[in-house]
Amino acid sequence: VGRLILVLGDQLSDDLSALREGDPTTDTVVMAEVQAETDYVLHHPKKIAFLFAAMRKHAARLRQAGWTVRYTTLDDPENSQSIPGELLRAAEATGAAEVLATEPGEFRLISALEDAPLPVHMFPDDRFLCSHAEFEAWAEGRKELRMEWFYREMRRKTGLMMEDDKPAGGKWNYDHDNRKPPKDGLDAPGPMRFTPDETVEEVLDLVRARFGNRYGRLNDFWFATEPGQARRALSHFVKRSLPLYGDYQDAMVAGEPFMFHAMLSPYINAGLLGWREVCKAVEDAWKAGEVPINAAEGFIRQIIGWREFIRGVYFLEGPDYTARNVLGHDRDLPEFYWTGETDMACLRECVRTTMDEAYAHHIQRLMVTGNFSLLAGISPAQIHDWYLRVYADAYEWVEAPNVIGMSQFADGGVVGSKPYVSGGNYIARMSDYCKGCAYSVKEKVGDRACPFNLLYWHFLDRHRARFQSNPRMAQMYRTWDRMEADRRGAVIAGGDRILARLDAGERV
Ligand code: FAD
Ligand code: DLZ
Ligand code: SF4
Repeated sequence: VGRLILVLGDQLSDDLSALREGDPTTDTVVMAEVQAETDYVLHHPKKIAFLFAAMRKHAARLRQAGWTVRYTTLDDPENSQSIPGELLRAAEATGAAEVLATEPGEFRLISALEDAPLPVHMFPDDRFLCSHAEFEAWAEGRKELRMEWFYREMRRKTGLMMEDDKPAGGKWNYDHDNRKPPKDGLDAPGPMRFTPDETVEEVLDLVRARFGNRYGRLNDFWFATEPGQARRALSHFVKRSLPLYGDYQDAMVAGEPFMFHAMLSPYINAGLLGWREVCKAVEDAWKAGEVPINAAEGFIRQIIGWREFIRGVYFLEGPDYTARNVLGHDRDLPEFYWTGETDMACLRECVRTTMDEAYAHHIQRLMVTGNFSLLAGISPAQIHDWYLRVYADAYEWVEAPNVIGMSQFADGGVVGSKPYVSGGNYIARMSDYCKGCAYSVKEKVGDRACPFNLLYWHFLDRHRARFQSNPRMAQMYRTWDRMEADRRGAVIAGGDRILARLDAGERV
């Protein structure tokens, strides 16, 4: 009797550890669209459509490669609507008594498999550069985990952009060159778009019928849903956007959600692209003199540095990580995160992009939606739920350390050495949002004062005990303390006013 091989929606890689362990002549691959996965958080319909279409095409590819695949669609009346349930049904149908699986990217599903009513052998997800053991060994005995040191190890390990044992160009990191504000007339090409084929149309009909009423816009679906398309999207990015990726990495322009970003994270995270081929394409373009070093290094750092570091933190810190809340923040997530209905132009823009595309780029996530949530003291669990739902690239292993750690500082500094907070000036410098805003970024007190300005000081003031001795924040406390007492009082009162409006559900 053969065994079952589980392939999850974000495990759509040809080279998957569980498949490598299996035997196509006797084993059965199990893939299932199930409500337990569409609803553990209420994912954006574009994310569900993307995954279902990519899963269906992957099943077809596996069949072509000689595997027997048992695929359950969401609307199959026999569907038990959970992964363990579908494994059990498959076991009953085939007589299989055990399951081979690649470790899922979420503790919730790892536990569900461990508790499944039949034995599941879990193999490491080796589609990553750094294994759990390697990350643990790197972290062992370090007082602080800093991405930059980890990244240098990964550069050495991969040899990417290395000249012998030295970083190409003499520097490890060219981030200093990657902070240009947007200028007029920038023409961002945007990601490559794909017209839905028959499989995608079928999935869109299903998703529209089942999830059409939930948050997020399904219309105008253009994502890649198979590896060949994802590779074309990668080439398009390298050719068209990468040359200016570094320069404008932090820039934000109204109506330009993608800027020079890759929009490859949904494809990489689901397994349609591997880190190696993505980095290789970028390194090759740099070697060929097609892109500057700050762009290539900046991009490769995100993949072999940040992405791997973030995953290492998730598995190192364990299942209680998502419940952390060292700052004791407990305010409810404002309604405008779901509707975009706010007078703050920056938030309106980033929330609308998110609703429309299931995408926002890094600085929008970090310095607009994340920054506001942190300044306003929103419950980390609620903002974590929001990020996990709304982005097509969100799985807990990558979303949680970015949100709980990097963005909300709820882990007390595991991911970042200081909270990412800023007043409106940062947004004003890096975007054109403030031009269209009901508030004034120049005003620091009063009714028209930009809420980021008020809440920035409010945050620092209410968390003084924790942060004033942080050397990277001491300067800000000195600035605050030098302000006249009356002015400080007015700023705090203004911050209180905004927070009271949020609590009362009034428009901000
Ligand atoms: P680009 O900037 O064009 O490409 C860089 C690539 O590097 C991405 O495709 C991604 O694979 C990787 N990358 C860059 N930064 C990170 C990072 N911090 N962590 C992991 N990978 C990174 N990324 C996710 O993949 N899933 C998430 O759920 C997610 N949630 C986030 C939440 C917050 C609050 C923040 C601040 C960041 C989050 N990120 C997340 C990281 C980052 O914002 C996205 O990876 C990026 O916006 C994806 O778009 P892109 O492909 O156009 O990015
Ligand atoms: C995110 C997701 C969704 C929406 N649906 C499915 C599904 O129906 N079947 C499936 O196998 N996987 C799905 N996924 C991806 C899983 O939730 C993901 O594998 C875990 O969160 C671990 O990363
Ligand atoms: Fe955002 Fe403040 Fe600028 Fe308005 S003024 S867009 S709230 S930063």
